[in-house]
Amino acid sequence: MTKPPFYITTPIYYPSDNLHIGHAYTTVAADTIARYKRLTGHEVWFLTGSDEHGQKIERAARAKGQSPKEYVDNIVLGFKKLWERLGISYNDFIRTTDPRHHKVVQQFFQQLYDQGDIYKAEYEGWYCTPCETFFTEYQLAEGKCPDCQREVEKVREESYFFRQSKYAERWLQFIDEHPDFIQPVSRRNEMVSFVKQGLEDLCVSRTTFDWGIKVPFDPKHVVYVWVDALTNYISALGYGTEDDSLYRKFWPADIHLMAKDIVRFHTIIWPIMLMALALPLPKKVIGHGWLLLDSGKMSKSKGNVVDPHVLMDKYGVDAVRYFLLRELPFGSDCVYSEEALVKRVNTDLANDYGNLLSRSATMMEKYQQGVLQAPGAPEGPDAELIDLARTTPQLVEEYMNKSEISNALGAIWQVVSRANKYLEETAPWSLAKNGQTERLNTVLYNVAEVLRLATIMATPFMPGLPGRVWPQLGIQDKPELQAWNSLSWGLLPAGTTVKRGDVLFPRIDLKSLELD
Ligand code: ME8
Repeated sequence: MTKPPFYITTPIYYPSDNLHIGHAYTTVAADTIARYKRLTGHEVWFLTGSDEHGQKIERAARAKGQSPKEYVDNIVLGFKKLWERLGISYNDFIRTTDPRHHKVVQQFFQQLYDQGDIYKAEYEGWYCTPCETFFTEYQLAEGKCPDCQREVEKVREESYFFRQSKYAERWLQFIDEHPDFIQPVSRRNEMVSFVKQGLEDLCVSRTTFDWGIKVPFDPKHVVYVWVDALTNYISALGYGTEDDSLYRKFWPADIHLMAKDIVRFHTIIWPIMLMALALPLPKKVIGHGWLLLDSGKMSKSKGNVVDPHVLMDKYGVDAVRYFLLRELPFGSDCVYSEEALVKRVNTDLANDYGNLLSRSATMMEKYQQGVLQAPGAPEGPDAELIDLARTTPQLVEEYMNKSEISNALGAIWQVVSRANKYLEETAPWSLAKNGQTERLNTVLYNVAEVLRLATIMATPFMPGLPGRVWPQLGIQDKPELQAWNSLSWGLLPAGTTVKRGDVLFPRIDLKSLELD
């Protein structure tokens, strides 16, 4: 049976400055889901990109004495380098300065205007430039931006407005009929109460700067940057162009992934824009928590950020990916510390996984001359280990299908820890000493098979792992034993040559470390 196509997106990030590990988290999480879906047989489209217009970028460029385009070109190169290093398997990278995107935004705007959903009036209110968001006096928190607590600016200008209010009832009905649309549930409740308080029309153009897409019928206005940005999810698929095959195949998106800060734009403004244009709505919007520092939310403009390159230099790509994916529980915030990263690397990767591989491979070389032997009949703790290894793939799939990435990793690591405990219980070194060869063969086979299964399951999370592990398990030339559909117990053939390789994850000495 062919599986349905799967479309996942990250936010398109502002190239106002370099990205930090908060952005890396979202992108690595989306990448993991995309890889998992590909491995399980779906045709996947994974989109990321950059949100390049707006007042914030224009000001950042000016502060550097550059033109906005010059400024963003350079930063976007940095985005792409970061994604390459982190192993991000995106299918397309959309820039809102791409001509393909411009056309669709202008077409959208024109259509909404033609059908009477956009009208001209005067905007008077407050604007938070870092968030690119309009606020009324009453929405401000003690005179500051209620989202980022920074200073807001008084804005008074001629603007176009989108008749959002007209769609409030339809939106509420949609949410009622699609209880899974906004996740987690706490975010859905926030959004519903926001709309129930009364949805106002949205200001959708600006005239006091010009770094943006021009309103087609009134070029002294530029399109509000959020309307411009949200449209990327379909402009990148060729919507409204001659070749719209990607749009037809992949829209509506299965998952728009982001942190909670921008859930409101994705669950209210974006669906209402689509409703107004009679287009299908995305299936799910997931707002994960924030990575926090002791000093508060990591933020480019506050400058309290952690650079993913620095962490990768120190610990390697897979360790950084593992840490991010394991540490941030679905839906909650998490305080970042490098110490926590080191502890995770030492405990889960060096002690549990790496050690399981190196001790088993060492024993196989020593006791079996590196040639894996067929197992005998199960006894003692074998059944428990095998049962766990057999049932874990389904558990991982259930978690991944709910995007509970950290729980999926937790389930894989349960098998890995169980296998370490199994080695202690069965003590193959004593079996070897006592000449219990058949039992020794069984134990070593079981551990090798656990390692094969755990590594397949860990692949979407740490794509660098298989390339280093398969040669040690002797299956580097056997793609059929590396595939997701080979997650059945006992496929590893006797006679496989095991070869101990380099240590996968060296232990880090916490004391000798200069933590940033
Ligand atoms: O909002 N913890 O771009 P942006 C977790 N251009 N995730 C974090 C984070 C943190 N501390 N900081 C950032 C924009 N993120 C718009 C998006 S989409 C049509 C337009 C991640 O560069 C998280 O995914 O400010 C968050 O939602 C996003 O970066 C904001 O990125």
